[in-house]
Amino acid sequence: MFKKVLVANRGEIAVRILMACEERGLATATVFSDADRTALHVRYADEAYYIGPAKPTESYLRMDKIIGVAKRCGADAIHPGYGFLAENADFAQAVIDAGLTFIGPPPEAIRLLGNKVAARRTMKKAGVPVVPGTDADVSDAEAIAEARNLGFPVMIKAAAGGGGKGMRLVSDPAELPRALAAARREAKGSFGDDTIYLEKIIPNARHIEVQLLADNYGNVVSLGERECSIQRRHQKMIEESPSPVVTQEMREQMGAVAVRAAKAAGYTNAGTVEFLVDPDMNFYFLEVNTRLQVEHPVTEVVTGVDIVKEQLAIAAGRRLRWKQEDIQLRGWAIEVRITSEDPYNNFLPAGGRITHLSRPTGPGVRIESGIYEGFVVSLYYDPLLAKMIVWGETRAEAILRMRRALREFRISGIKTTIPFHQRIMDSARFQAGHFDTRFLEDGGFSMGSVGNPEKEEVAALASALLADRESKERVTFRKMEGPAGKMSLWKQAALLGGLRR
Ligand code: MV4
Repeated sequence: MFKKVLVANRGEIAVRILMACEERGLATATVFSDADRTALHVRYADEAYYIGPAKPTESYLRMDKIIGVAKRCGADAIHPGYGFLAENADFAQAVIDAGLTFIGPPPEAIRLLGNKVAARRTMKKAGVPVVPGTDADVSDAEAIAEARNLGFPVMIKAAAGGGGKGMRLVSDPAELPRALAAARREAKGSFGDDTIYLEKIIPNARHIEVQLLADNYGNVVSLGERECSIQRRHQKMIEESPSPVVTQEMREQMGAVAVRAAKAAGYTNAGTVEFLVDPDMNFYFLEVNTRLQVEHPVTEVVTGVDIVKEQLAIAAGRRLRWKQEDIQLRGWAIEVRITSEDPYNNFLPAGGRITHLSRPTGPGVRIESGIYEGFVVSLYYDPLLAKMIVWGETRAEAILRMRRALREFRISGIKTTIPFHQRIMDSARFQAGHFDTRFLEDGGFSMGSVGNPEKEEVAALASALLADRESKERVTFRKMEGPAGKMSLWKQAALLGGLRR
């Protein structure tokens, strides 16, 4: 094992990784910018080193400064967290060249999977189902010919993009030449690479991803799927595991495909294979995230595997301790991302001092946060304040528990997305598990559309019918109150009785 780990990140994820190091008996160090002098990760680590101004390009993105700190403080490994340098193959290589261990996949795998065209080609060759589209660096003329084959609408994506960045939908063939030019210009500007590719549109898709662990000896296990379809402008808002639509049979198929994908890419450590799932439950490879993800806790909660501790073990050269048949999903986990954005004002970022903070407690509630009372939230960084993950025996219990925990969570001084999450937990479509990636975009959900008690009751009954579960469970009637409004007895009965899964 290592002796000292440098955590090259900030906020909740830095704290999460520091906790795993501490539990493994490792000394810890971290880095901070001007905006983070008093941040929680700085207080939490054994040692913390200043690396520059608040602007990420002058601190958290400076490879030279971070590797310099690691060498000076005697760290023998670096964990990059997510964002910043986590998926930068040059950084991973520089860490290795400095004689340190990079806690993540090999630089070659990061590079291969970072190029979405090369990744598609690799996956297709390995027999992984990919979205129909182009597999090589195409000229505009080839793209126009290929689009005609695929049929409109098509999606133009940037080879160096990912996560929805540089994506463009084209419905009208006449628009394609201009759209290609614009997409290339944008890709060149954002990524310094104007390579694009085309994909057929998968309409009404869900976003479902598979968490993997892979050791350095060719062993790969799947930790099941996460349902991540509740997104806003390509930012995930809510994640859960398992997915309400994935059967055990489909889980095994997706898991086996994801394992094949990892092996084809020479992947090790923790990683995620993203799929689009169409309404007929066909699934298609989208991309691989070569990092620890924000939403990893929902998987930890239902599998009992501490993914971050396993990352440390794998990087230190240990073998995986599980065979695929040892991995079982137990119960249901839901995560909400609480950010410093105003859901009543188009999610306007909201910085400022946290004047009061009280957190929920009790059974089945886990909070990952980088904040404390008195902390000043800066507008320089990702607005994520805290993640709250609840566990329930069933999906219905998890939803009711999340509702309870959201009511208990009080953050004063800045606007947060807590009211938004309360509305989602109360929405019939969410409760029924009937949603896809358009849930937040297509006008079916807004902060104003919930709250009519009569409609709510109708919605509750509808959700019970939609969920269509035969239930022998006794229903408990209890009155609930809180800032989200009262939940009617009907509705709670519908949830407990109808939403068994
Ligand atoms: C797609 C798609 C439909 N068809 N590709 C957006 C994020 C990036 N990972 C891929 N994305 C999509 N790719 C094809 N061929 C629809 C989306 C998409 C989406 C995917 C996941 C979650 C939310 C989304 C919202 C809009 C579009």
